[in-house]
Amino acid sequence: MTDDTNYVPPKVWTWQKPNGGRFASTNRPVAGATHDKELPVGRHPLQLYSLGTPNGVKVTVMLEELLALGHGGAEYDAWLIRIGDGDQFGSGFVAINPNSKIPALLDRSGPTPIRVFESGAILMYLAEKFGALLPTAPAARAECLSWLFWQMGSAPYLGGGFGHFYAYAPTKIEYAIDRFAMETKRQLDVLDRRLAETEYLGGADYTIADIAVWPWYGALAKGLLYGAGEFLDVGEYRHVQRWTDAIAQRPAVRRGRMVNRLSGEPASQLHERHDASDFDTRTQDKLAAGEKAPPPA
Ligand SMILES: N[C@@H](CCC(=O)N[C@@H](CS)C(=O)NCC(=O)O)C(=O)O
Repeated sequence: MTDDTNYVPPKVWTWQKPNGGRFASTNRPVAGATHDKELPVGRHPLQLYSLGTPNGVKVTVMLEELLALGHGGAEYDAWLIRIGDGDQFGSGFVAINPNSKIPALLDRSGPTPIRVFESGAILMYLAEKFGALLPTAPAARAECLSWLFWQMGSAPYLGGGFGHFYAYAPTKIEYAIDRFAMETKRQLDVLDRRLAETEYLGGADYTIADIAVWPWYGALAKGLLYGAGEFLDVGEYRHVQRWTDAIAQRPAVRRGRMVNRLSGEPASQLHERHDASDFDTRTQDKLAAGEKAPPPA
């Protein structure tokens, strides 16, 4: 790599690996599978292949909300895809998501399995399949979908822009951090102004718009993303704070954020979810205690 201030782009870009940034070992300029690997399949109609990042949490919260609403058909197996190990480039995963990113869903409830990738598409698919958390009246539906797509378009500036250059890039580049900090604060202000007017993003009701936005901007507002709470002075967005706190208390959200989670308190990590009882019996603290317990006499 050259010194950032002296870099002159060549006529044709070529892949100089590794570039030293976090994810350098998995990032590539080409798509497609790198190795053959079938995906496991569990007993439930819905098979989720994911990881407990903000994009993954959107879907596990949605599934837990649907189950809490009584939609038994939303029972799911959540399998862990370790993106740091390159699981997203296995042939089975690429067949479900040609973009090689979590989350990816396979609906096996009908005669032919249906694949869905892109977290926003998965939320819409599930909302339409179960007739829940997406209003049907045209005005309310338009508002909900506007905020859902706002999240899909905005978060890459937060994650791929601000988060990458503030926390992960091998050098701190003032221009890049400044540009994306400004955009991130603007986005927080967009949300804050909206949430000053309405309880939830779509209006009076909690919808898939909140489910999409919360894992990103709720976590950011609590200082849980990129260690940037103080830098971005997130406490000033008080309507975002009110909304974030309310959503965090929902039982389905508490469960959904535990699924496929690989960091934090062991009691908050449920690496794979195959049954509702797993929340009580298979979190990392419980599994570790089971391993330490003496074998039954
Ligand atoms: N727009 C996609 C973004 C998904 C995404 O970026 N997933 C990340 C984790 S949060 C991923 O799988 N990264 C692996 C990689 O880039 O190789 C969505 O919302 O589903």
